[in-house]
Amino acid sequence: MKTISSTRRSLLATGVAALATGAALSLGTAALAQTKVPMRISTPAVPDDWHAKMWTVFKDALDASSPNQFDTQINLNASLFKQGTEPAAMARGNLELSAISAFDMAKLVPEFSIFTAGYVVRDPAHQQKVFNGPIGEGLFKTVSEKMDVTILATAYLGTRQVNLREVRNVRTPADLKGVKLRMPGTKEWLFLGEALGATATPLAFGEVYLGLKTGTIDGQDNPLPTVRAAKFYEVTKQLVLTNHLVDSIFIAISNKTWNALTPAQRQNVRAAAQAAAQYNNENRIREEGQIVDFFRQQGLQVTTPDVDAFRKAVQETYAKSDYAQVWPAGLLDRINATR
Ligand code: KDO
Repeated sequence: MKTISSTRRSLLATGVAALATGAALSLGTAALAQTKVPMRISTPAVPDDWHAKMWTVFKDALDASSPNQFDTQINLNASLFKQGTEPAAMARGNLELSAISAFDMAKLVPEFSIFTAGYVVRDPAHQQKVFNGPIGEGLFKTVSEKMDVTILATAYLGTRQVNLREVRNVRTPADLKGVKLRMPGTKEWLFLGEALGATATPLAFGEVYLGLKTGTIDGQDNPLPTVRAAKFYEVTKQLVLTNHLVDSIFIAISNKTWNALTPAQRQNVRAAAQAAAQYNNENRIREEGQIVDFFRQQGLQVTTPDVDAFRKAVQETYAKSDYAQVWPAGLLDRINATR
């Protein structure tokens, strides 16, 4: 019988050794992956929107400042958690990060509803001053206590505008009477839609395109960069520049995760979130400044209503509402006085 040649034997030996090294390597990688802190992110944002792209900035910044320490996983299009369920998932420790709205916070921190009211925040600079100063500090402390999440940065979602399926002459809130205006599905959002004079209709963000296309809704409200990124301009004919809400989206982390980090890791996570917010804010503000032409080219009518009439009606509706009853005395004045 032919014996194994010495060349074959040494080839075999090399193969076994290579296999062993491979196994050791993959074990090593697995062990490393296990020791990395998982950073699952869930957002309804569509890939082309700035507050989706900002998460890549977050991941890159964190990988650079804390190599091999975090396993950042970005889930867009509400593919991991449904819109609005992220805060509860973070509180339970099933999700590490998300970007949550003032409307999400108002559910558990009623005074936060002041930022769900139209025409309170004046512009993106005012927004940053308010949330990066003592007002934000105080409110975020309550958010942490009541919601078990820590706010890391305030991102500018954009200024919300009304976007209609059919062209309509809209000067004042009375002209939106009977218009089925889609809003996200919580009572705080619906109240804003009603304050604008419309018939507020709840629908998740991911269903808006189809709703506009089929006519189950007559319109929706969102900042213009989102109207572009989610392609709502393909299924609508008009933008009414009401400027009714200078909207924020707050980068938040579960306290379960946050409390387990070292001080250095916390610093790096916060810095990464702030870099992400800054990237979003700069790009969104720039885009908002030049985007109207794009919609005109797409054949949409872009109209300017009587914004003072909208402001007056919306502010009066909120002032008379139960929401205003829980706003801490003097808070609105302090917000207005922030320059
Ligand atoms: C929306 O559903 O209209 C909204 O703009 C609400 C925001 O709070 C936020 O959830 C946003 O959608 C998503 O991130 C999608 O852009």
